[in-house]
Amino acid sequence: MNELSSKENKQTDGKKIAIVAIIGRPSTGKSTFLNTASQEKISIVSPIPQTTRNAVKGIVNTSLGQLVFIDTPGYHESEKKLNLKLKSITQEQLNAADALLYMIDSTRKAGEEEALTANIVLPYLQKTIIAINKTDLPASNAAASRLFLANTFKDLSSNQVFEISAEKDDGINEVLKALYKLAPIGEKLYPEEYYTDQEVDFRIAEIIREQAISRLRDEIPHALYIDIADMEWRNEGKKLWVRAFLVVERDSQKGMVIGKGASMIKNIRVESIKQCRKIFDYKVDIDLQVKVNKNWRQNETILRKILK
Ligand SMILES: Nc1nc2c(ncn2[C@@H]2O[C@H](COP(=O)(O)OP(=O)(O)OP(=O)(O)O)[C@@H](O)[C@H]2O)c(=O)[nH]1
Ligand SMILES: [Mg+2]
Repeated sequence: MNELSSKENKQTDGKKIAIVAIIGRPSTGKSTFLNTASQEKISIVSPIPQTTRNAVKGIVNTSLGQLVFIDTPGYHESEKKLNLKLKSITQEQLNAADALLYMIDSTRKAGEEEALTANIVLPYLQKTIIAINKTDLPASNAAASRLFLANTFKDLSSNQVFEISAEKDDGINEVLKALYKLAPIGEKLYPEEYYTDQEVDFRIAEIIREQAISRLRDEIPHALYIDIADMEWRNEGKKLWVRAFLVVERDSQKGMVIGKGASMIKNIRVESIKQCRKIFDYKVDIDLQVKVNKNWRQNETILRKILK
């Protein structure tokens, strides 16, 4: 991945720095791109649309400089409070960004939702790079995506568009190079060893959420959030103990999350601990319980807390 680092740009003294907002419909692969580009697990990924709820930052360092990616939530057009909140998060990020990475899923037809997303991108076209993703799949139709782009953006230049596979790490370097071209010269925003600015409690909550939504069906993935109630260092700082609640909206959902003989919640807990082991260089122990908070998605205070 990082062959960029040594070969190129030895002659350039000034490093390029950019804040890049990733935008695209739900499930286009925005979080996957971020994880592949940074070679770290920054953002959780799942087949369920609207997995990302926060503007997650991921940092990519190469010899060319530093790209600070903001993984914005993909949102559907709807009046629901959670959706409106997600939308305002995205718009703020686009204004503040030096560059945009607009991601398109080449396996899906560009319908109304794509047109709406493209409309949001339009005012920022000059600072936008477009990645047509999932070209590794048989269902991919990059030509159709290109046709949609040509019809939508009259001033689009061909060197703004790339065909990639975020999952297979194909074409990512070309996208990074194009983004560096849009980046101003500047001072690093983060030290080089940083790859995310997320706090530990947020990362653990996201890991638990990822494990939960990959096992649960129907409306439950959208109806849950993770509340980290307590964290404490134990074993002389060798182990982080975490008390977390998996919060759902209704009593009926609680039963499904707990599962037969508590097997579901146990699996979520054990797998989350395993995932934490891969990410952190200390042990993490999780005490996980299920709780009901009726209609939390309509509750301003909760939304403010989880959509920081
Ligand atoms: N085959 C293939 N699958 C991909 C690729 N990129 C992403 N996926 C899959 O597509 C699904 C959605 O990926 P995410 O990265 O979670 O998508 P997202 O755009 O962050 O979605 P939201 O956070 O819901 O807006 C996951 O199942 C990924 O594994 C790709 O290049 N090829
Ligand atoms: Mg995402």
